[in-house]
Amino acid sequence: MAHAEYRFSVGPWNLGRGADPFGPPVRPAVPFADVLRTAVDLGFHAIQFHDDDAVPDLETMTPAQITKAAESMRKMLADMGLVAEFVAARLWEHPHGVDGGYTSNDPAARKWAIDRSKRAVDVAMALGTELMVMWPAREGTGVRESKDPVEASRQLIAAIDAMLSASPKVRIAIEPKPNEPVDTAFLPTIGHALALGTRCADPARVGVLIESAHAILAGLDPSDEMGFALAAGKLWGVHLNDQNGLKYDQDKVFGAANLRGAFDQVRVLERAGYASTGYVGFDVKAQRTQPAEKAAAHLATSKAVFLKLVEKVRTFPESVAAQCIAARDYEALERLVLEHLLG
Ligand code: 3MF
Ligand code: MG
Repeated sequence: MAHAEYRFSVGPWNLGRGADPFGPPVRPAVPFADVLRTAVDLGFHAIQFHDDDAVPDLETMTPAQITKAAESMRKMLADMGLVAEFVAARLWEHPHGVDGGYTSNDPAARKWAIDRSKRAVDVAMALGTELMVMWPAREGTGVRESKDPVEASRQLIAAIDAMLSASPKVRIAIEPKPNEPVDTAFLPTIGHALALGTRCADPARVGVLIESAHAILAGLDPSDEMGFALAAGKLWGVHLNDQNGLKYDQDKVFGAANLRGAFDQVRVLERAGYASTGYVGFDVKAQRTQPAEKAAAHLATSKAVFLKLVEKVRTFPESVAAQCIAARDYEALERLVLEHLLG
Protein backbone atom coordinates (compact mmCIF):
# COMPACT_ATOMS: atom_id res chain seq x y z
CA MET A 1 0.00 0.00 0.00
CA ALA A 2 1.30 3.45 -0.91
CA HIS A 3 1.78 5.71 2.08
CA ALA A 4 0.82 9.38 2.13
CA GLU A 5 3.84 11.64 2.48
CA TYR A 6 4.12 13.66 5.66
CA ARG A 7 4.25 17.43 5.33
CA PHE A 8 6.21 19.43 7.90
CA SER A 9 5.80 22.86 9.41
CA VAL A 10 7.75 25.19 11.68
CA GLY A 11 7.36 28.60 13.32
CA PRO A 12 9.89 31.45 13.34
CA TRP A 13 10.03 31.21 17.15
CA ASN A 14 11.64 27.79 16.69
CA LEU A 15 14.76 29.55 15.45
CA GLY A 16 15.11 31.46 18.71
CA ARG A 17 17.92 33.49 20.20
CA GLY A 18 18.62 31.31 23.23
CA ALA A 19 17.19 33.67 25.87
CA ASP A 20 15.85 32.06 29.04
CA PRO A 21 14.41 33.50 32.29
CA PHE A 22 17.96 33.77 33.66
CA GLY A 23 19.83 35.22 30.73
CA PRO A 24 19.45 37.43 27.66
CA PRO A 25 19.67 36.29 24.02
CA VAL A 26 22.99 34.76 23.01
CA ARG A 27 22.46 34.72 19.23
CA PRO A 28 21.51 37.40 16.72
CA ALA A 29 17.88 37.53 15.55
CA VAL A 30 17.27 35.39 12.48
CA PRO A 31 15.88 37.58 9.68
CA PHE A 32 12.53 36.34 8.39
CA ALA A 33 13.91 35.57 4.93
CA ASP A 34 16.52 33.30 6.59
CA VAL A 35 13.77 31.49 8.54
CA LEU A 36 12.07 30.72 5.25
CA ARG A 37 15.34 29.66 3.60
CA THR A 38 16.15 27.32 6.51
CA ALA A 39 12.63 25.85 6.34
CA VAL A 40 13.05 25.12 2.63
CA ASP A 41 16.59 23.76 3.06
CA LEU A 42 15.40 21.37 5.78
CA GLY A 43 12.49 20.14 3.65
CA PHE A 44 9.64 21.83 5.52
CA HIS A 45 6.47 22.71 3.61
CA ALA A 46 4.58 25.25 5.73
CA ILE A 47 5.21 28.10 8.15
CA GLN A 48 3.32 28.66 11.40
CA PHE A 49 2.71 32.30 12.24
CA HIS A 50 1.96 34.50 15.17
CA ASP A 51 -0.13 37.36 13.81
CA ASP A 52 2.68 39.88 14.29
CA ASP A 53 5.27 37.61 12.68
CA ALA A 54 3.31 38.13 9.48
CA VAL A 55 2.14 41.73 10.04
CA PRO A 56 4.32 43.34 12.74
CA ASP A 57 2.30 46.54 13.36
CA LEU A 58 -1.18 45.09 12.94
CA GLU A 59 -2.61 46.99 15.90
CA THR A 60 -2.00 50.37 14.29
CA MET A 61 -3.14 49.39 10.80
CA THR A 62 -6.48 49.55 8.99
CA PRO A 63 -8.06 46.27 7.86
CA ALA A 64 -7.05 47.09 4.28
CA GLN A 65 -3.44 47.66 5.30
CA ILE A 66 -3.38 44.41 7.29
CA THR A 67 -4.71 42.48 4.31
CA LYS A 68 -2.18 44.07 1.96
CA ALA A 69 0.77 43.31 4.26
CA ALA A 70 -0.36 39.71 4.79
CA GLU A 71 -0.85 39.22 1.06
CA SER A 72 2.70 40.32 0.38
CA MET A 73 3.90 37.83 3.02
CA ARG A 74 1.83 35.16 1.27
CA LYS A 75 3.59 35.99 -1.98
CA MET A 76 7.00 35.79 -0.29
CA LEU A 77 6.06 32.31 0.93
CA ALA A 78 4.70 31.22 -2.44
CA ASP A 79 7.90 32.37 -4.18
CA MET A 80 9.76 29.88 -2.01
CA GLY A 81 7.23 27.07 -2.44
CA LEU A 82 5.84 27.49 1.08
CA VAL A 83 2.36 28.07 2.51
CA ALA A 84 1.04 29.31 5.87
CA GLU A 85 -0.23 26.55 8.15
CA PHE A 86 -1.91 28.72 10.80
CA VAL A 87 -1.97 32.08 12.54
CA ALA A 88 -2.12 32.60 16.32
CA ALA A 89 -2.85 35.93 18.02
CA ARG A 90 0.16 36.67 20.23
CA LEU A 91 -1.67 38.14 23.21
CA TRP A 92 0.81 37.14 25.88
CA GLU A 93 3.63 39.58 25.10
CA HIS A 94 1.49 42.72 24.97
CA PRO A 95 1.11 45.01 28.03
CA HIS A 96 -2.71 44.72 27.78
CA GLY A 97 -2.37 40.91 28.01
CA VAL A 98 -0.40 40.96 31.26
CA ASP A 99 -3.20 39.20 33.21
CA GLY A 100 -4.43 37.23 30.19
CA GLY A 101 -6.59 38.58 27.37
CA TYR A 102 -9.96 36.88 27.11
CA THR A 103 -10.13 36.17 30.85
CA SER A 104 -8.49 39.34 32.12
CA ASN A 105 -10.27 40.99 35.02
CA ASP A 106 -9.96 44.27 33.13
CA PRO A 107 -12.84 44.73 30.65
CA ALA A 108 -10.67 47.01 28.49
CA ALA A 109 -8.07 44.24 28.19
CA ARG A 110 -10.77 41.69 27.26
CA LYS A 111 -12.05 44.02 24.55
CA TRP A 112 -8.51 44.53 23.27
CA ALA A 113 -7.92 40.75 23.16
CA ILE A 114 -11.00 40.15 21.05
CA ASP A 115 -10.20 43.04 18.71
CA ARG A 116 -6.64 41.77 18.30
CA SER A 117 -7.89 38.22 17.66
CA LYS A 118 -10.24 39.42 14.94
CA ARG A 119 -7.32 41.24 13.31
CA ALA A 120 -5.41 37.96 13.49
CA VAL A 121 -8.27 36.25 11.64
CA ASP A 122 -7.90 38.86 8.87
CA VAL A 123 -4.18 38.05 8.75
CA ALA A 124 -4.94 34.33 8.41
CA MET A 125 -7.44 34.83 5.59
CA ALA A 126 -5.02 37.02 3.64
CA LEU A 127 -2.18 34.56 4.22
CA GLY A 128 -4.34 31.87 2.65
CA THR A 129 -5.01 29.69 5.69
CA GLU A 130 -8.33 29.08 7.42
CA LEU A 131 -6.70 27.73 10.56
CA MET A 132 -6.20 29.79 13.71
CA VAL A 133 -4.37 28.34 16.70
CA MET A 134 -5.36 29.55 20.14
CA TRP A 135 -2.75 28.94 22.82
CA PRO A 136 -4.45 30.45 25.89
CA ALA A 137 -1.11 31.42 27.43
CA ARG A 138 -2.14 33.68 30.31
CA GLU A 139 -5.78 32.56 30.45
CA GLY A 140 -5.43 31.22 33.95
CA THR A 141 -4.11 32.34 37.30
CA GLY A 142 -1.06 32.62 39.50
CA VAL A 143 -3.32 33.30 42.47
CA ARG A 144 -6.27 30.94 42.30
CA GLU A 145 -8.75 33.34 43.89
CA SER A 146 -7.95 36.12 41.41
CA LYS A 147 -10.37 34.91 38.71
CA ASP A 148 -13.72 33.16 38.62
CA PRO A 149 -13.34 29.86 36.73
CA VAL A 150 -17.04 29.72 35.82
CA GLU A 151 -16.91 33.18 34.33
CA ALA A 152 -13.59 32.33 32.64
CA SER A 153 -15.21 29.46 30.68
CA ARG A 154 -17.90 31.82 29.45
CA GLN A 155 -15.31 34.41 28.48
CA LEU A 156 -13.28 31.84 26.53
CA ILE A 157 -16.40 30.74 24.65
CA ALA A 158 -17.27 34.38 23.90
CA ALA A 159 -13.76 34.93 22.53
CA ILE A 160 -13.92 31.87 20.29
CA ASP A 161 -17.38 32.89 19.08
CA ALA A 162 -16.06 36.36 18.23
CA MET A 163 -13.29 34.79 16.13
CA LEU A 164 -15.73 32.40 14.45
CA SER A 165 -17.96 35.33 13.54
CA ALA A 166 -15.02 37.23 12.01
CA SER A 167 -15.05 34.85 9.03
CA PRO A 168 -17.40 32.04 7.98
CA LYS A 169 -14.35 30.00 6.94
CA VAL A 170 -12.10 30.27 9.96
CA ARG A 171 -11.43 27.16 12.06
CA ILE A 172 -9.89 27.36 15.51
CA ALA A 173 -7.51 24.80 16.96
CA ILE A 174 -7.12 25.21 20.72
CA GLU A 175 -3.59 24.34 21.94
CA PRO A 176 -4.00 23.43 25.62
CA LYS A 177 -1.21 23.64 28.17
CA PRO A 178 -1.65 23.12 31.92
CA ASN A 179 0.83 25.70 33.20
CA GLU A 180 3.57 28.17 32.24
CA PRO A 181 3.46 31.10 32.06
CA VAL A 182 0.53 30.78 34.49
CA ASP A 183 0.47 28.49 37.50
CA THR A 184 -2.94 27.03 36.64
CA ALA A 185 -4.43 27.31 33.15
CA PHE A 186 -8.16 27.23 32.38
CA LEU A 187 -7.72 24.90 29.37
CA PRO A 188 -5.15 22.36 30.57
CA THR A 189 -5.93 19.31 28.42
CA ILE A 190 -7.47 18.15 25.15
CA GLY A 191 -10.57 17.01 27.02
CA HIS A 192 -11.14 20.56 28.28
CA ALA A 193 -10.55 22.03 24.83
CA LEU A 194 -12.91 19.64 23.07
CA ALA A 195 -15.60 20.09 25.70
CA LEU A 196 -15.38 23.87 25.40
CA GLY A 197 -15.57 23.56 21.62
CA THR A 198 -18.95 21.82 21.84
CA ARG A 199 -20.36 24.89 23.62
CA CYS A 200 -19.24 27.38 20.98
CA ALA A 201 -21.46 28.89 18.27
CA ASP A 202 -20.21 26.49 15.57
CA PRO A 203 -18.61 23.41 17.17
CA ALA A 204 -17.70 21.98 13.76
CA ARG A 205 -15.14 24.77 13.40
CA VAL A 206 -13.40 24.22 16.75
CA GLY A 207 -10.70 21.56 17.12
CA VAL A 208 -7.30 21.13 18.75
CA LEU A 209 -3.57 21.26 18.25
CA ILE A 210 -1.64 18.89 20.50
CA GLU A 211 1.84 19.62 21.76
CA SER A 212 3.63 16.56 23.14
CA ALA A 213 5.29 18.48 25.99
CA HIS A 214 2.04 20.14 27.05
CA ALA A 215 0.40 16.73 27.47
CA ILE A 216 3.40 15.46 29.45
CA LEU A 217 3.24 18.54 31.70
CA ALA A 218 -0.39 17.60 32.41
CA GLY A 219 0.78 14.11 33.41
CA LEU A 220 -0.82 12.60 30.31
CA ASP A 221 0.41 10.40 27.49
CA PRO A 222 0.65 12.52 24.31
CA SER A 223 -0.25 9.56 22.09
CA ASP A 224 -3.47 9.00 24.04
CA GLU A 225 -4.31 12.71 23.86
CA MET A 226 -3.80 12.42 20.09
CA GLY A 227 -5.93 9.30 19.91
CA PHE A 228 -8.77 11.00 21.77
CA ALA A 229 -8.72 13.98 19.38
CA LEU A 230 -8.33 11.77 16.29
CA ALA A 231 -11.36 9.72 17.30
CA ALA A 232 -13.39 12.93 17.30
CA GLY A 233 -11.96 14.10 13.94
CA LYS A 234 -10.52 17.10 15.78
CA LEU A 235 -6.73 16.75 15.50
CA TRP A 236 -5.97 19.72 13.28
CA GLY A 237 -2.31 20.19 14.19
CA VAL A 238 0.54 18.75 16.23
CA HIS A 239 3.55 20.30 17.93
CA LEU A 240 5.85 17.36 18.37
CA ASN A 241 8.67 17.76 20.85
CA ASP A 242 9.79 16.21 24.13
CA GLN A 243 9.87 16.98 27.82
CA ASN A 244 11.93 15.40 30.58
CA GLY A 245 9.38 15.15 33.35
CA LEU A 246 7.56 17.86 35.26
CA LYS A 247 9.67 20.98 34.99
CA TYR A 248 9.70 24.15 32.89
CA ASP A 249 8.52 23.77 29.29
CA GLN A 250 11.59 22.36 27.59
CA ASP A 251 10.63 22.03 23.91
CA LYS A 252 13.27 19.33 23.47
CA VAL A 253 14.02 17.59 20.19
CA PHE A 254 11.29 15.06 19.34
CA GLY A 255 12.18 11.75 21.00
CA ALA A 256 15.10 13.19 23.00
CA ALA A 257 13.67 12.29 26.42
CA ASN A 258 11.38 9.34 25.65
CA LEU A 259 11.98 7.60 22.35
CA ARG A 260 9.29 5.00 22.99
CA GLY A 261 6.76 7.73 23.75
CA ALA A 262 7.73 9.36 20.44
CA PHE A 263 7.23 6.02 18.65
CA ASP A 264 3.76 5.74 20.17
CA GLN A 265 2.86 9.24 18.95
CA VAL A 266 4.04 8.49 15.41
CA ARG A 267 2.17 5.17 15.50
CA VAL A 268 -1.14 6.75 16.46
CA LEU A 269 -0.73 9.41 13.76
CA GLU A 270 0.26 6.84 11.14
CA ARG A 271 -2.58 4.45 11.94
CA ALA A 272 -5.11 7.27 11.71
CA GLY A 273 -3.78 8.46 8.33
CA TYR A 274 -2.85 11.87 9.78
CA ALA A 275 -0.34 12.49 6.94
CA SER A 276 -3.14 13.25 4.53
CA THR A 277 -5.04 15.59 6.86
CA GLY A 278 -2.53 17.71 8.78
CA TYR A 279 0.99 19.05 9.03
CA VAL A 280 3.61 17.66 11.36
CA GLY A 281 4.88 20.70 13.26
CA PHE A 282 7.83 20.66 15.63
CA ASP A 283 7.73 23.12 18.53
CA VAL A 284 11.36 22.65 19.47
CA LYS A 285 13.90 25.06 20.88
CA ALA A 286 17.60 25.36 20.00
CA GLN A 287 19.75 24.94 23.08
CA ARG A 288 21.26 28.10 24.51
CA THR A 289 24.71 26.58 24.03
CA GLN A 290 24.38 26.38 20.24
CA PRO A 291 26.30 28.90 18.13
CA ALA A 292 24.23 30.73 15.49
CA GLU A 293 25.54 28.68 12.57
CA LYS A 294 24.40 25.43 14.21
CA ALA A 295 21.14 26.72 15.68
CA ALA A 296 18.79 24.88 13.30
CA ALA A 297 20.15 21.42 14.13
CA HIS A 298 17.27 20.72 16.54
CA LEU A 299 14.79 21.00 13.65
CA ALA A 300 16.80 18.75 11.37
CA THR A 301 17.14 16.17 14.16
CA SER A 302 13.43 16.26 15.06
CA LYS A 303 12.43 15.67 11.46
CA ALA A 304 15.01 12.88 11.01
CA VAL A 305 13.82 11.17 14.21
CA PHE A 306 10.21 11.47 13.09
CA LEU A 307 10.93 9.87 9.71
CA LYS A 308 12.98 7.07 11.30
CA LEU A 309 10.09 6.39 13.65
CA VAL A 310 7.67 6.29 10.70
CA GLU A 311 9.86 3.48 9.33
CA LYS A 312 9.82 1.80 12.74
CA VAL A 313 6.04 1.98 12.78
CA ARG A 314 5.72 0.64 9.22
CA THR A 315 8.04 -2.28 9.96
CA PHE A 316 6.56 -3.11 13.36
CA PRO A 317 5.51 -6.79 13.32
CA GLU A 318 1.80 -6.09 13.75
CA SER A 319 0.73 -9.72 13.29
CA VAL A 320 3.09 -10.89 16.05
CA ALA A 321 1.76 -8.07 18.22
CA ALA A 322 -1.79 -9.21 17.47
CA GLN A 323 -0.90 -12.76 18.60
CA CYS A 324 0.56 -11.40 21.85
CA ILE A 325 -2.61 -9.37 22.42
CA ALA A 326 -4.89 -12.32 21.61
CA ALA A 327 -2.98 -14.46 24.13
CA ARG A 328 -3.01 -11.55 26.61
CA ASP A 329 0.77 -12.00 26.77
CA TYR A 330 1.58 -8.36 27.36
CA GLU A 331 5.09 -9.21 28.60
CA ALA A 332 5.78 -10.64 25.14
CA LEU A 333 4.31 -7.50 23.60
CA GLU A 334 6.54 -5.35 25.80
CA ARG A 335 9.59 -7.27 24.62
CA LEU A 336 8.48 -7.10 20.99
CA VAL A 337 8.24 -3.30 21.15
CA LEU A 338 11.57 -2.91 22.94
CA GLU A 339 13.44 -5.30 20.61
CA HIS A 340 11.93 -3.53 17.60
CA LEU A 341 13.03 -0.13 18.85
CA LEU A 342 16.50 -1.40 19.73
CA GLY A 343 16.90 -3.46 16.58
C1 3MF B 1 4.00 27.59 24.19
C2 3MF B 1 3.68 27.18 22.81
C3 3MF B 1 3.47 28.28 21.82
C4 3MF B 1 2.46 27.96 20.74
C5 3MF B 1 2.44 29.02 19.66
C6 3MF B 1 1.40 28.76 18.60
C7 3MF B 1 5.24 29.84 21.47
O1 3MF B 1 4.28 26.53 25.01
O2 3MF B 1 3.64 26.01 22.52
O3 3MF B 1 4.73 28.56 21.26
O4 3MF B 1 2.72 26.74 20.15
O5 3MF B 1 2.20 30.25 20.25
O6 3MF B 1 0.17 29.10 19.04
MG1 MG C 1 3.35 24.83 20.85
